[in-house]
Amino acid sequence: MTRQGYSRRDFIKGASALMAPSLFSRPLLAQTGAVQRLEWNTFRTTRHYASLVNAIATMKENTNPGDKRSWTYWVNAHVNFCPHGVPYFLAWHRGYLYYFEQQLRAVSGNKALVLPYWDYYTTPQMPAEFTNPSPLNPLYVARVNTNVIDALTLAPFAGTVINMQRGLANAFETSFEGMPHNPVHNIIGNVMADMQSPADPIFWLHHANVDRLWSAWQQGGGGRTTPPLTNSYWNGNFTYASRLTMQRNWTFDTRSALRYSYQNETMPASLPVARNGADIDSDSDNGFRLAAFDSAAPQLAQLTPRTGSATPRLLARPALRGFSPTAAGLVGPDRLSLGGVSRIPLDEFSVSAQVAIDDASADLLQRVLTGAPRGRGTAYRSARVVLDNVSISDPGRTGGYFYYLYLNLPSTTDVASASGAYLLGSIGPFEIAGAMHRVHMNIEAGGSEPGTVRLAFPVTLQLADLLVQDPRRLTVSFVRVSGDTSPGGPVIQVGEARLELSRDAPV
Ligand SMILES: [Cu+2]
Repeated sequence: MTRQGYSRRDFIKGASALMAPSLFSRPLLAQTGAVQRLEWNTFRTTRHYASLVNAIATMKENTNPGDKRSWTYWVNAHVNFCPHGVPYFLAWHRGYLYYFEQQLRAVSGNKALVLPYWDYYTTPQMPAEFTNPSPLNPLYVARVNTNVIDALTLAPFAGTVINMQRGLANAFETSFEGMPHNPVHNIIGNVMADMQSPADPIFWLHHANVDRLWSAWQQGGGGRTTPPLTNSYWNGNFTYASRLTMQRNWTFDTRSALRYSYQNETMPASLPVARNGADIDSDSDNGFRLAAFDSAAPQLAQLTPRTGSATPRLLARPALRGFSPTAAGLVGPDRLSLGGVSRIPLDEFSVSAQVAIDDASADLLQRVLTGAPRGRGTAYRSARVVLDNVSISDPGRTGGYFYYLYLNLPSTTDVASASGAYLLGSIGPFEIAGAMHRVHMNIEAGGSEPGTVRLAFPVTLQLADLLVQDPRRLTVSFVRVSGDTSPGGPVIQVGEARLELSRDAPV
């Protein structure tokens, strides 16, 4: 165990991991020793806590957005360059946090300062330091909710989620960004529910936790696969500001180029069983989740008491409501609608919509999903549920809620236990803000009506079986999840929900 021996082993280990020669051209600034990012409850007891608070206060006082030492500079980096709902969500944010952490060190003068993380799988209640509304507290901003227990899921850590990147089937990036990442933004609300979210100091602890859980997944074994450094996935650079970029391959892991680790690097194995500091049976809502069915169908409003499980405990599919059908037909050069329904208002209740698929469309759908010969030169390869002309009201934009989107839930099912099998994704103000952002950046088209967005949810290989079994009928259910505080009444309007065929590869 000589020092020399350790260094040599360390070097060999490092050399085999770092196949890309460019990694060795790291600037001097990164040649410090490896550091460990701490969980908030540990971090707050160290001397770094005061440095962090001071750095944030100092950065907020600096009102020059062109100055790296200002808070706004980092908010703008996110507004202008963050990839959400597109590839590199995880890797881009890893570099973003890294540069921000360096700035915290520069501003505080504490070269050992690390970014802390908030492990909401252990403590779903936001740390008290962030919720103290004193005007002197730089960690405080007004929020809709501070407990994110309703946003959590273990789905990204399932053994079936073996690929890392968006674009592949069973991908951690897609799964984790969809849930819990987006719902945490949605449930907290206010600035956290839009692209300005880094203006809320809790953003940085949320994303450090996202980065930590990605790192945990990367080390999780069981066939979980990160593209190797030699893969072209890591070619190129990320942009954060006009003169702030990072080689993608630096974000391959946390230790090789960026040289940090996390206090805990294991994936969560269970969800929090009770709300922090609250006796669930004495909650003002009597421990019941607020997600409810339409009051017009009270026989369906069977909610079980909140157990702390993160999935709404609904004992039947949300009530079907009648909506006007929309016709099948081409909706774009490579996209064919197989039918839909129009104008679904989303409010504090959960709701289901049924879409009738005609025989010809059902036949084509079945052929596409089973990979059968399709004839007539069609090149459709996959199906997706598209929510088009989606708009959001001002109270809706404030957040505090989101919806799970399910495909073909059986009419009598315990939604909590069925969720994995029928889940398409989630929709809330943060997803809508992200899509609006991609429209403004010319990354994707919006809805056909001005000021609206289009959200597409792939019918995964797993979900395709549900459609193949019964291709003439499609049911889309919106299951509302509300935080302790959430807006009532209409929040989101879905102009059209339809089933589309696309030429994209199935995922
Ligand atoms: Cu985020």
